[in-house]
Amino acid sequence: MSARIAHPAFASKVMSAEDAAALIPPGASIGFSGFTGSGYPKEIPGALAKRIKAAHERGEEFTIKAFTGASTAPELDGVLADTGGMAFRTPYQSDPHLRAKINDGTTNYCDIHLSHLQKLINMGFFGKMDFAVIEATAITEHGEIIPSSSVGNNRTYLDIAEKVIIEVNSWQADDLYGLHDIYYGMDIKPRREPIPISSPGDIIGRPTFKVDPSKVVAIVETDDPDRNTPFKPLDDDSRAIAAHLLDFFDMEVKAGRMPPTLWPLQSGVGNIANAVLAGLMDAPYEHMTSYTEVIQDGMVQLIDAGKIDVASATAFSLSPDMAHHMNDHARDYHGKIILRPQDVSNHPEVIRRQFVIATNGMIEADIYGNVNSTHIMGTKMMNGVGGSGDFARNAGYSIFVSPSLAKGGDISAIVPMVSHTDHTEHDVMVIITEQGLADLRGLAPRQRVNVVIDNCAHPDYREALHEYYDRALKVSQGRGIHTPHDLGQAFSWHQRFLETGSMKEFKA
Ligand code: 0RQ
Repeated sequence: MSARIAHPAFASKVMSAEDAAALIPPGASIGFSGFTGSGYPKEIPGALAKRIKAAHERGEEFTIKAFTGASTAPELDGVLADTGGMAFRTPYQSDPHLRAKINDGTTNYCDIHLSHLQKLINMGFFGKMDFAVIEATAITEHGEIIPSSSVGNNRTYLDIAEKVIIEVNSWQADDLYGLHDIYYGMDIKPRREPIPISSPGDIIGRPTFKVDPSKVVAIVETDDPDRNTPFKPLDDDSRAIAAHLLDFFDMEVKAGRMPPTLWPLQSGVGNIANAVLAGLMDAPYEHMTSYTEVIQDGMVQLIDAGKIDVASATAFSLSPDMAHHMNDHARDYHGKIILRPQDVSNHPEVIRRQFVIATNGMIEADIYGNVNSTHIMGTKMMNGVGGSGDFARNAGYSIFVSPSLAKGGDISAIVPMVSHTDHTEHDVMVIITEQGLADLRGLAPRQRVNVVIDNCAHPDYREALHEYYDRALKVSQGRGIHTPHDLGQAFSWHQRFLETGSMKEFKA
């Protein structure tokens, strides 16, 4: 048994992943650790998937309900989705196999704001939680759980699950101990106190999770690495988007609306977010901070370069190279990186207090500034809303970024009306594409149209968008022109894409 399991009461619980998975019955609700490809259990989901498949081959029903922090990895979401036995899943995911099951109707997917998960679970809307399956770096001699590379919703799963299985992962660096801040003040009660965070470096909790040892039914050991994918090399679009954003920061600093350190930064997942962080490397700002969900490579590089003093998040989302670097140097980041539960990292109160600058990706925006982050052509789930809504509504600055075109130019990211709304016009202050930046602050709907079309739409679609608006204004006369629309045509671009493979009226 590994020295990482220091509490004697847990020693007798060590078993194989297969034996641990055998404890999980059909119909179980399981709270898994895991957030953006880090800190997820590596062994038990695969063993459980085998068990589910074998049951299906015998003609028996075997489904589970899966809860996580956010997206995980092929070894969790992928293998379990492939069994066809994941009947329910919440919250954010990004696995292609699971996406297919969500979109063919096999898996019911409840896509909620990440900060709402703990509250809805504790209020009982998802039923009882049978199991928590949580990755840990180690178990202390006092029986406390040292978190690994993500915190996510683990505190809640450990608290409310009837039974607990811990995967102790010796690949995770011992020196992660001391990087986490686990706050236990989120109970639902009549009088709740403020969450005492006023800047990203504030420590308000403890470095470990508590767990009732009598609930722990199995411990499984592993040394498998987190499997994050490398980032794509920066392309011209991401670089252009980052440059527009940095010009915007310059403008805000000059106008006295942002301090020269900027406000704490939140940046979404993905390549564009990483490009923005890379752009900050050469920008003149010093002593920046970050209050965000995920620590990406770019954030670590900014810390290394002495540009960011401290970054608060709930998880790492690192390339394999950077994950190895973090494992080797975790101690150097104590006090500079803090990982918290997602109901704290994403809490509206704390985000609003700190005037966070929120920058997130989008699928499409419309001419009035409504944003769709989740659905392709109105019906097909991509990933999920994740934490984008937690930040967008409550940030000091709410910014959405995307290339102006998708699928080789057959799709415009600026459309007459979004085919699904995640962030309403009221939550969207700035839209950026490689074409430019639309600053929507203080503008009424009809004043926004030209700003969005002329600054953000690709030239191939600009004229058609102006034509749509002119027609919308005409047909809305006498009916109300606060937000003009030609309802019969509002989704004609999406419809055309579904029918012809392109939003363009006449494909060259
Ligand atoms: O598809 O992978 O098949 O090529 O969407 O698009 O441009 O690479 O951008 O990786 O930043 O993702 C909104 C999905 C953008 C992401 C979204 C297709 C495009 C490509 C990816 P392919 P890009 P990104 C913090 C915040 C919601 C959650 C969030 C996201 C793929 O940012 O999931 O913000 N956001 N969380 O081709 C059809 C369009 C399209 C389109 C792009 N208009 N129509 N397909 N694509 N636009 C993190 C967490 O919450 C954990």
